[in-house]
Parts: sequence; C-alpha cells; structure tokens
Amino acid sequence: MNTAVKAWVDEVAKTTQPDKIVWITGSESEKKGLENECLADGELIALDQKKHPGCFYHRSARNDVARVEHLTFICSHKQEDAGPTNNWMAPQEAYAKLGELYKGCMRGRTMYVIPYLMGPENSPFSKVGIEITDSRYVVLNMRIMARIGDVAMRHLGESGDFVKGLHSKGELDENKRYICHFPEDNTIWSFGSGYGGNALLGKKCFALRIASNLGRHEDWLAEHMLILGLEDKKGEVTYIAAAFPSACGKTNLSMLVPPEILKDYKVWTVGDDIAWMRIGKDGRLWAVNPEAGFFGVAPGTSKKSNPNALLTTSRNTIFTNVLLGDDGSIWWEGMGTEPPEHGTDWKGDAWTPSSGSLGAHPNSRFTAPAEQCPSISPEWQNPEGVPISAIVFGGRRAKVAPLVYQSFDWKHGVFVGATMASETTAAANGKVGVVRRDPMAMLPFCGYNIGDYFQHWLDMGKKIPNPPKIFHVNWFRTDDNGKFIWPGFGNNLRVLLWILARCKGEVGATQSPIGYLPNPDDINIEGLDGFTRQSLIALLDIDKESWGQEVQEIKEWFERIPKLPDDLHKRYRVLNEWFGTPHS
Ligand code: GTP
Ligand code: SPV
Ligand code: MN
Repeated sequence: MNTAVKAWVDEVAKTTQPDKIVWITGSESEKKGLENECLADGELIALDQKKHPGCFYHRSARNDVARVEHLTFICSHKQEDAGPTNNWMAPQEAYAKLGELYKGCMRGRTMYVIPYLMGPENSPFSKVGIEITDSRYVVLNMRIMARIGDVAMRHLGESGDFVKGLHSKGELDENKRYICHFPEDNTIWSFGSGYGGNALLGKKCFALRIASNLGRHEDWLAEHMLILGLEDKKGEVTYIAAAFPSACGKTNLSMLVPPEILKDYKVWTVGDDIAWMRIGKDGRLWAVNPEAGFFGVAPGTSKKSNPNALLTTSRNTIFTNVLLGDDGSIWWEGMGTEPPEHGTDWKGDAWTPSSGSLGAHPNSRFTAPAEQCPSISPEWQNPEGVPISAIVFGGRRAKVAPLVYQSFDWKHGVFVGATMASETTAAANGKVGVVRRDPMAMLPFCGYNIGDYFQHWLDMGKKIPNPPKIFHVNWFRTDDNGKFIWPGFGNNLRVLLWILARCKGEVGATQSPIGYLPNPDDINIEGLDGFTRQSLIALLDIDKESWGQEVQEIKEWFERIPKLPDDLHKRYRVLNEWFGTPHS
C-alpha cells in the first residue's frame, strides 16, 4: 500500500467519519455489487435489459443538473494567479469553510477510494488521481470515464505524486455547494453536488483546471478539445484537435459519419472532450485523450445526427436525467424517434408526449465506454498519442463568425482562440444563449490567470518546431427565421476537408482582415439539398458592421485582462484599424 495515499485517506476519514471505507479495484464483481446496491435504494433504475444490456437510469437532484460556474473556485495563494476570469478564494479560507462542511459528512455512508489514471497505460502523458467520494454513482461513472483501480496504483507505485480529490455530495444543497481547486497543492475539494463536471473529479477539475497548471510549468497543454483522425482515400490519417465550448459539438464532430457522397473518407475518434498535448521528439505537437469514456449530451443525439454515439450507448451506459419510459426505455428531445406513450421526466414527474414540457433535461447525458464507439481510433490508447496537424477553434454564433477561416500563423491563431465567443448553453447553470468570450473554450476550465495562459500558448508556439495550423469554424449561423443555415453534423466533413487541404498545401485561400477565407469553389457542397453556392458565400461573408461591433467587444474583453500579452493587443489594434470606428 502506497503510504502517502494511505495517510491521506486516514486523515480524510478522520474528518468525514464514514461507516465504512471501500478501496476501489475496478473489478467486475465490485461493479456488480455497486449496481445492485444502487438498484436497491433507487440511485439507479435498470432499463429494459434485453433492449439496453448493462444500461441504467439515474435522476440527479432537480437543483443539481449542470456545472456551477459561480460556485467554482481557484484557491491559489495570490488572487492574481486565479486571474480575472476565475472566482478566487484564499486557500486557508476554502480549507476552513469546506473543512467545516466535511466534518462528519459521511456518517452513515460508505467512503469509496477511487485510484484513477488519466491517460493511457504506460504513457509519459499519464497522471494519477485519487478521488474519495461518498457517491456510488460517482464510482460507477468514474469507472467508465477513467482507468480506475489497480492500473492506477501500479502507475503510481510508491510515489506521492497524485492529485487528491475529495468529494462529498453532502445534502445536495446548492447553498452549501463548492467546487474548489488548490493548484499549488494538486488538490480538489468538491462539496454538495453529485453531477458531472462537479463530481467526476478526473474530468474538468483535474484534467483541465489542475492539469492546465501542470502543463504551464511542464511545457504542455491541457485543453478542452476533441481529437479525431481524418482518413483520406489513400488511407492516410491526419489528426485534428478542436476546442468548442460545452455543448457546442465536440462529441458530434469527433464521431462524424461522412455523408454518402464523401464515403471514401473516414473519421476516427480519439477523444471527445479533453486533449493533453506535448511536443514530440519529431518537433510536432502530440495529443492523448486522458479519458476512457464519453460523458455526452443526450438531446439532439439521433441516428441521423450522431449514429456512432447511439451505437456507443447501446450497452453498459448510464443515462442521467433523460426521459424514462414506463417500459424501461429512454428518450430525449431530438432523438428522432417517437417518445414512449407514458414515462417519467427528468424531474421525476409523470410525463406524456402531450405534457407540453421537456422529457429530458437539456443537459441530460450518457456515460459510455470509449472502446464501444464504432469509430474509435486504433491509436486512441497509444501511449505516445497522435500527431496533431490542425487545431480548430469554434463557437456557437448565430451571426458574425464565418463558417471557417484559417489564422495567418500560430501567434494569430492564439489571438483567434483568445477572442473566440459563443452563446451559453445548458451545460452550466445560468442563462442560455448569451454571447460571451470563451477563450479556447476554456473560460470555465483554465485553472490560472488567463493572461498567463495566453502567454503560455504563445510560448509553446515558439517551442514547437512544426506547429499545427490553427483554424476557426462556426456551424451555427442562423437565417432570419433563426434556422441553422449550415447543415452541420456529417456535412461538417466538407469543412474538415478544406482544413486538410490547407494543411497539405493543396488549395489556395483569400486573405481577409480576420484570416484566410476559403474560395467558395474549394468547399464541396455537392449533393446538399437546398444549400446553394449563394448560401455558402453568405456563410463566408465578413460583415463590416457586425465585425465593428465584434472588435469593440474584443476591446472590452481584453480590458478585463491586466496580464494580456502585448502580441495579442497588437493583433487587436490591426483588426481595429480595419473594422473599428475611428475613436474606438
Ligand atoms: P460537452 O460535452 O458539453 O463539452 O459538449 P460537446 O461540445 O461535446 O457538444 P455535443 O457534440 O454534445 O453537441 C451539443 C449539442 O449541439 C447537441 O444537441 C448536438 O446535437 C448539437 N450539435 C452538434 N453538432 C452540431 C452541428 O454541426 N450543427 C448543429 N446545428 N447542431 C450541432
Ligand atoms: C462540459 O460541460 O464541458 C462537459 C460536461 O463536458 S461536464 O462534465 O459536466 O463538465
Ligand atoms: Mn466538455
């Protein structure tokens, strides 16, 4: 037994006073036992096991259905190190405040100790975390999302180098809910939530907030990015990493199925949410997916939009806050099938198709093993990762941002990422549909000063001899009736193919003030119903007036960042000369 782990677990148990301590090994029989306990007390409901083998339903508390950004804190000694975009609490204050809440919080409960490995086995990228939790749901989800148990203890050996994650659901009271990160102690304390990114500490808390801190000091990048391999007609695979904010299309793009007309191409899924990227010996940027499963958005997932996600979730999957049919089926809005005649909605209320309310919560999710994905890449567990040729940033923008453009170079690409914006979604508590800056899709996940983070990106650019090219996409432009103009989903391949051609130097582009724009003839729109060359030209349009407004908003955004690197400010000034009003 690792002595550092043992000492910490003892110390936590002394505070939280569980009835019992269970060390998670990751075995099948342990999983069965936990499932049975959950079934007995209603924490899980079994689905129809003929139609959904190994699948379970979970309903979280009504007030606990998404990440809580206003209750998420970076607890560095200096407030400046948390920066202008994070909530900050002094470490001593956070330890004291949460320490009170943890006192005796596991009385009458079992404390589970989950060792987990983020990253493939035997990989130089990989890191160990230990999550202590009083939630069986968390254990069962972590079991899918990370490599848990013995494999993690083997990787750790006698080392004390692990991320300490302490989680208690408490009473699920949002007035006593805190998600605190102590980057200087590699520690996470989460209290009062049992949901997703608040409670599965390997994901956003470790793999992004803590890992971004580690990456900053160890010369690597921890990013909110999917990773995919795009195989061309000759069988050559090019890897792309893409950062879109929460609920803006990462899972969908990572599992893309080509439209009929482009079926000679193939997309391989390496990861759908997080990428850890290091400079390889060959001078390229290499990426691994630190996770082992998908915690994906259910609504909108259909046979048409994302068949691979549906197939992935056909077995051994936990569904959270979707609609539960009386017949042990599941359903959500946008599934593309008839809803059951009668069921129970995400709130636990009786539901029929004529109820007039949502059956599934907009942030309802599935937790499914990555290895079950039909498009999973043969390289997804490669300890060395995969070499990234293109980085793509993207947001959900009804207006302004064109379908796709390419940055002039790495530095400009950092500007494009630093200034990207997106409409808020149901993945976090708060108003949906409000445009906000979400740099590199990391606004809620960057665990340190965002100005330092931009500088780290700029510094990395100098250290990567052969850096990926950087692009920006927007699948979400709408027409005057609020309808999406671009068909999206599988057809996004048409945009990826332009990106691929640019990476290979096979097509030209038009220089614009915001970057290189495609020549309309270089994006294949053959076979698209009702989408014309005119529609494409409209989607590539840079409207001077709305970009004038955009530049003004970028100015206000940058004014919030005292440590903004000068390189980024320079790029703003260039853009302002093109679009700004003379006095702005
Ligand atoms: P997180 O797991 O929260 O990080 O989300 P994500 O970025 O993985 O988003 P996901 O792929 O789950 O998509 C979120 C929502 O956007 C779903 O309802 C999708 O159906 C929808 N969506 C994804 N891609 C497209 C697209 O190309 N066009 C349109 N119109 N909607 C899309
Ligand atoms: C996101 O919100 O970006 C997610 C879901 O991927 S959660 O795990 O809740 O963060
Ligand atoms: Mn995400």
